[in-house]
Amino acid sequence: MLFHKTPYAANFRYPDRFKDGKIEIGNATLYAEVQAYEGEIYHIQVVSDELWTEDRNLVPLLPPAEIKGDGNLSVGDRFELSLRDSKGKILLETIKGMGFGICGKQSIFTFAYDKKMRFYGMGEKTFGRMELSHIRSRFWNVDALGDHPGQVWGEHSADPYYVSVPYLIVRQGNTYLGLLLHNPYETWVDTGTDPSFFGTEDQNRKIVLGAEDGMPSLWIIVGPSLAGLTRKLQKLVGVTPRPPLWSLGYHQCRWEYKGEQHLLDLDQRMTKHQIPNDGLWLDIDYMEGYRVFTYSKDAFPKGVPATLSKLQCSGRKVVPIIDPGVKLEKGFPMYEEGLKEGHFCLAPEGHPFVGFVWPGETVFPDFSKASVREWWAGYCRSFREQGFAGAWVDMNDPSTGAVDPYAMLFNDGKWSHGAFRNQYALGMQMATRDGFLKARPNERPFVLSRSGYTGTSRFAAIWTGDNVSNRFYLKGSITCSVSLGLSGIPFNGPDVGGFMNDTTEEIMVDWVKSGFLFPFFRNHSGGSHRRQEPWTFSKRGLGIITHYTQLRYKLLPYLYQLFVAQERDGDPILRPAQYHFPGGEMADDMFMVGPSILQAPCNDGTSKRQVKLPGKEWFDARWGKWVSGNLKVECGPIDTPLYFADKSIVPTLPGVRTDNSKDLRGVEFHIFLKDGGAEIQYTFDDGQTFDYQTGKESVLEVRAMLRNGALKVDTRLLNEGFGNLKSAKFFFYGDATEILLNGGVVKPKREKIVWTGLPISALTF
Ligand code: MIG
Repeated sequence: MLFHKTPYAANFRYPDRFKDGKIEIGNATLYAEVQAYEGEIYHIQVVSDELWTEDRNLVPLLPPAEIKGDGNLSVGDRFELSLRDSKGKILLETIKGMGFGICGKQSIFTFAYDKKMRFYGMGEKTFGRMELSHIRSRFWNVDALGDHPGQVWGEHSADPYYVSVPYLIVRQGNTYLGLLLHNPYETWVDTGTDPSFFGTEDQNRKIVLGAEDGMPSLWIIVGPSLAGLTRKLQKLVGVTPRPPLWSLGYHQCRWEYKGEQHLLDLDQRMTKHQIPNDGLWLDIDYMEGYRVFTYSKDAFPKGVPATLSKLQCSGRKVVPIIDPGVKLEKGFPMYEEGLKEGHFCLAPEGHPFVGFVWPGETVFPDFSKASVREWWAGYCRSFREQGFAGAWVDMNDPSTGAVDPYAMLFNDGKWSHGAFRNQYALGMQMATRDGFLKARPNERPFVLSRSGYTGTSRFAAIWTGDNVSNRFYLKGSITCSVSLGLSGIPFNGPDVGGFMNDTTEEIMVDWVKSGFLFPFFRNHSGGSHRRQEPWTFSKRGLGIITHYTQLRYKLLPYLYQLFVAQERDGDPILRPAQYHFPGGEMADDMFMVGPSILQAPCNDGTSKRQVKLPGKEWFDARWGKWVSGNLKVECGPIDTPLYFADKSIVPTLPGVRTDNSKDLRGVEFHIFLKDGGAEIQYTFDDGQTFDYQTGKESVLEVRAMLRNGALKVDTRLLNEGFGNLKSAKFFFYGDATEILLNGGVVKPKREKIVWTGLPISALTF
């Protein structure tokens, strides 16, 4: 397969006729199922006994109720699709006579392109921009570092990437549509590229969504707003269940950490430097000869539980890496067992497919089979029982080293490689999560995965794989993570500081400033490169990294609200400004964290930048001033441009956070209000179990109203399943001559607080 080329429309054959659900293409007869769902969601599936015998999706989607058809999607007599809004205006239509085509087992949907259209989404990509016009992109999970030539590493985008979500957002004006191919085989998307290479074929530009094989399955979702669209998509593919609170903390990793010595050393230094930290991670060297689900005596002299008990005091969790490849070795119990029970992927000749990974020759659990997922879950269960808090599932692209993967078949050799490759990580995530749940049914599991597919959101968070310690990847981490969030994978983040090559203090500090509020926040690096733990930088560097890490912990209650909203409503954590402020082009260098925070980090190494603030008033967290419009801002060494939206109330933990303690019942409410009203419903629970699902959560509503210099703040418990707050303190950023809290007059004090710059002053009560 050539990654940079895609099949061409002229080689496909198109319907001669479409009638009563039957599509006739030459001698072939296919059957179409066109279904409408509540909320302007449509599904088009094409069935054929000869070409695609079954839907091979491991995880079904979760559409809302079926409806009879709202008349907005119509199908022409050659199977052309056209979608209208309720006023009858065409939103999107396939090209006349060419709406749907086949070429052997390949299938394509082709829509008319208009140069006023804008495109976004596509899951995990490294194009470095939000807007994705004129791109030809493939969806085929790869080990990016291993599968792309070394030359692209550095300053070039590599395509395809680890995660496949063939989902395209099409924007016209402020109307957003989503097109999702729910086909696990290799797929591709073309957003109006010129196929000629010479710029002479403008009239041939098309929007194409194609698949190499597999039952054609296209979902069309009408937003019409970006927020409406994203919520509908997220509900369709499955929301991310409320994660354990500790997983939202700061994680420290390095390809080198292998056992007790590293863990205790890290633990002690985090405490010493007052860096709040929850996760300490173990990379592959903790294993006995890279055999999965083993650990070496050398790494854990008295066993894992003994080491983990030493970390109980600081509450740090340990997350080991788990690779799918099982060492091919006579006598290795997991290998022997898997061989006997037929758990491994087969080659065409009927014996287990052999790849080459860390342990040498390796065989691969066939996660397409429920019995194999069950078997794998058993191993995960015992890992959890020993005390490991989460699982880091790597190499599940699956990576086979220098071995071409196509001979790796699935489902007892009955499925081609392409049928399941993009779902391999998904199967591994499901099994791993399941094993953790088996060990501790009432504890929220945490799984971090490298590869993934539509539906991964239900089982695992994603880190964006091997990046490089440079500004190309630092800048690209914004567009990559925001796009993933818009594509239904909200819980994600990059290796902060960069994985490959030596980082520098400037890169590290800028990455922390840019990424400290990303959904997942982990410092990780390759073992042969410069160390990048916070204390390996200058005193000033350490101070800045510590400050922003502490600030993340202060903001944990706010971040937690975003995850609560994700599970309830499907909102992503990171989002472009257009999510709340329609209009304008999406910026590549600025993003919002939830509805109240906007960040515009200085990632290109210059000391000045332009910040185009959407909407009206913003509170500049650096200098404590209300600002608006198009600003030229300076970027100082310690500060970063961060703004709070007018009319927002941001819940935080109290004071400066010097450790990882985080009781959601003790909070500060920061009120950013120029005039008028603001409100929040603050949800809190134990941050750890599923008890919130049976009512053990509380919701405190806080309403603030500022009129003619008088501020009124009222609180009300809407739900008290988890009791009341233990403490609450209010901060008001503005001027008020009088403040009433729950009807009583309060005497505020002035206090200084440091967000991302100099200390600024607020009224507290
Ligand atoms: O071939 O386990 O992306 O995070 O440190 C490299 C070693 C295998 C790739 C992962 C990276 C991890 C590394 N792994």
